[in-house]
Amino acid sequence: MLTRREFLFGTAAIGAGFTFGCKGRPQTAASWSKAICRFCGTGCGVVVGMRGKEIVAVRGDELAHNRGMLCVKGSSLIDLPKAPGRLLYPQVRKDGRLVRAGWDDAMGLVADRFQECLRRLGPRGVAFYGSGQLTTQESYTANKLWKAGLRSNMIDGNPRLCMASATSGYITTFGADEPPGSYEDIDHARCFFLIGSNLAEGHPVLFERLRLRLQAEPSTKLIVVDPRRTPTAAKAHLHLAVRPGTDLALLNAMMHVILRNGLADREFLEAHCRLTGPSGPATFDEMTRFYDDYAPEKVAAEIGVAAHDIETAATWFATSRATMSMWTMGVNQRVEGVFLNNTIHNLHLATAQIGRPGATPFSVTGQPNACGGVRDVGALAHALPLGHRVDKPEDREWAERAWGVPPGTISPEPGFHALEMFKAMADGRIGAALVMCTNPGQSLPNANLYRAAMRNAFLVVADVFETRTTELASVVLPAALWIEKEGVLGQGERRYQHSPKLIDPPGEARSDLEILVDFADRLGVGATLKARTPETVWEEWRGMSKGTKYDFSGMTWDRLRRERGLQWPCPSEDHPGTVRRFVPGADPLAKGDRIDFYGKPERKADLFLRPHALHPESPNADYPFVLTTGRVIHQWHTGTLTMKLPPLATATRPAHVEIHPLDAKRLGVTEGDRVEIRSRYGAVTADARITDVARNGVLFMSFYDAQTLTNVAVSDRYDPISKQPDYKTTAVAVRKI
Ligand SMILES: Nc1nc2c(c(=O)[nH]1)N[C@H]1C(S)=C(S)[C@@H](COP(=O)(O)OP(=O)(O)OC[C@H]3O[C@@H](n4cnc5c(=O)[nH]c(N)nc54)[C@H](O)[C@@H]3O)O[C@H]1N2
Ligand SMILES: Nc1nc2c(c(=O)[nH]1)N[C@H]1C(S)=C(S)[C@@H](COP(=O)(O)OP(=O)(O)OC[C@H]3O[C@@H](n4cnc5c(=O)[nH]c(N)nc54)[C@H](O)[C@@H]3O)O[C@H]1N2
Ligand code: SF4
Ligand SMILES: [Mo]
Repeated sequence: MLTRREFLFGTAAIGAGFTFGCKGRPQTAASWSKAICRFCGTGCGVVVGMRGKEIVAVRGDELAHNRGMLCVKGSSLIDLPKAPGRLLYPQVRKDGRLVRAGWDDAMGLVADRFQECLRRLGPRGVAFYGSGQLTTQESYTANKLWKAGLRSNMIDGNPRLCMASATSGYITTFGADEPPGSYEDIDHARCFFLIGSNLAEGHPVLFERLRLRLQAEPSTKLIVVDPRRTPTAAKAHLHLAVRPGTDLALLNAMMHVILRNGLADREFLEAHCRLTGPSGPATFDEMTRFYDDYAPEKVAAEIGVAAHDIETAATWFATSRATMSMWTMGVNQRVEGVFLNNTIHNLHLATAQIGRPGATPFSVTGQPNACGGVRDVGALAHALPLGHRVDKPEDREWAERAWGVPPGTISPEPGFHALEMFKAMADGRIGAALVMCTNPGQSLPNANLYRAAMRNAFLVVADVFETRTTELASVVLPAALWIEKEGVLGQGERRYQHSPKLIDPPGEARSDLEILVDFADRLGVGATLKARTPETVWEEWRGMSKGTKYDFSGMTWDRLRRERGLQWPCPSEDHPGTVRRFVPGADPLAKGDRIDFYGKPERKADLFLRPHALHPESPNADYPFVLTTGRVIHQWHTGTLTMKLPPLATATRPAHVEIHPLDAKRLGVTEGDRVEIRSRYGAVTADARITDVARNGVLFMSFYDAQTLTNVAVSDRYDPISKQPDYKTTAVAVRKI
């Protein structure tokens, strides 16, 4: 029998569960308001129909960039505020059990315990762990509260698990974070290079737009690089089913073909790029020699794809009228994550596939506000707002001036990245932590290790439901969700959008912004937070951007409320926003004629030659398989939201492990058998599902099932530059139980 998921993928268009229609009872709506989908980084506009205090309808916003389209998660938003099991009041742990408390008592306890840690351990002893799903105002306030109020850089968040390699990639190559292009480039591209992105399930509305482009311009090519034949790969003209962890060899081999066949644009390289080898500046000849080692014929066996397919991919990439690369976690969540990002940029620079409509290296962002909230705000251990860093004296001075705090307030010492932050809870270097809008008890890799660490600290968790993290908490705070609070979200193409408050939160739940402001007051640093409402925080934040590379000072509160989002740079109130960055005429900060990489010295992008190394989790005799993990269309991460929405919950079975028929035969496993998956980190059990979606030797699991806790078995190795964990490659052994 087919599951609902297989049925949807098998029959309808690839974008399972698409809707241009309306959910609910539109005829009963008394008023309509624009809002934003709170799920993925596509950031679709929705229109919400209200009758009194009740949501009666939700549909896609025809005037927004998604042109009225919503995927199955977006159209389920109508049921989200009514989902059962909401946290309604604060709870504190007494004798091992969470018991109801008033806000005043709960927050009083939080303040006492944080003060005690500050006295005993200093500012580095208290941590904030945030989320790309908080509003910009919330991430901004938490960052300022920690860095300027508590004088602690011990703040990080789940974008470390998600976008850190993309950020480091853009900064090292272009000197400026965030994609240069826009979703609009999809409508102009003639070749799509999707690597490590299952766009059809992760960003269905973007994939639908891509599919429409293929239909409108049938000669347009789609190349997909993924070890699994995902619904995205199933639509490809060329699917390269690489062995996990070998993509850098593939990208370098594509560059080899480009150089060997004279497809590089030397004029562009000379005018706009600097070449940098492993030991310093390089010449074009040195670059060519570097890629000599990566002839497709030499590396094809390691990568597991045919040499002529690599040749074809490189040729299509280089010779199409406009090539758009798109990548997500199959590239970022890798020990070579930053090198992979750099090398994708290299391919665009070497072939001048950048700065024209449809030609752009586009890292697709996962969460609805990882960009506008955490990356732009700099709510990470090493960062300050708008591309500044804590380890640079001039950057600290700039932030201290902007925040109106005395010189020397901000510590020059970076805090700990996410994994190190939780390790520090295990050994007592961090005594107390506030976790907001994220579920690390289920989403961190090597889960047993970090779950034990959380038990060791005074953990305060603000969430909307009970989770695998609230079960570890000392204090649980009930939060408002989606349209129960107002804020701004910045999706994956530098577009900031206003999200209104349309209903009251249930019970005693409060917005995360209110919780942060109360926390600051009780810790005696409330004076740092003069702006305390979504509007006033936005005004402060907008002012701070003036004159920076992000300049969005033209995005007034009124414009955001009226318009369908604006893309920065947007330096004046009459500026329409920027679709294509670095392009003179299109980007208000760019000078000259063809392209202006103004983020870098000499206004030239850096092309780094990045060598590939064998993955440390390559299979061996003890662990002969590779486990890779990722998403399914109906579930959002740890499932806390989507498992409560009936059409989504029922579409997915309890978590299972996908095993290739050849491997299953070897293991003596048949469909539905219970199997154990064991790695160096831990073991999990799941039902076997026999399918040839992944190449043989590769197992796949998702991580939405709170009971299965997939991440117990997942490696916590990370990229040495971005510190982003590699969830995509863990060597495992499998046995039937
Ligand atoms: N439905 C749904 N949509 C989501 C989310 C969700 O939870 N559910 N989450 C959002 C978030 S935060 C994110 S970050 C994005 C993630 O979006 P994606 O990155 O597209 O999703 P994943 O499934 O994590 O991984 C993508 C693909 O990487 C492949 N992969 C694994 N190993 C390798 C490898 O070595 N090389 C290559 N080339 N590919 C590899 C996997 O097979 C998988 O198909 O999705 C966003 N959208
Ligand atoms: N195995 C494996 N693990 C992974 C990944 C993978 O590919 N494979 N991907 C990683 C990536 S890219 C990501 S982004 C992370 C995501 O990891 P998490 O952030 O831990 O996952 P979510 O389920 O999105 O958690 C968000 C939490 O916030 C709560 N919430 C929702 N709205 C609000 C709100 O407004 N306020 C508050 N306070 N709470 C709210 C939800 O109930 C939920 O518990 O997972 C990572 N983990
Ligand atoms: S594509 Fe993403 S933003 Fe759009 S409706 Fe679906 S989940 Fe929401
Ligand atoms: Mo993510």
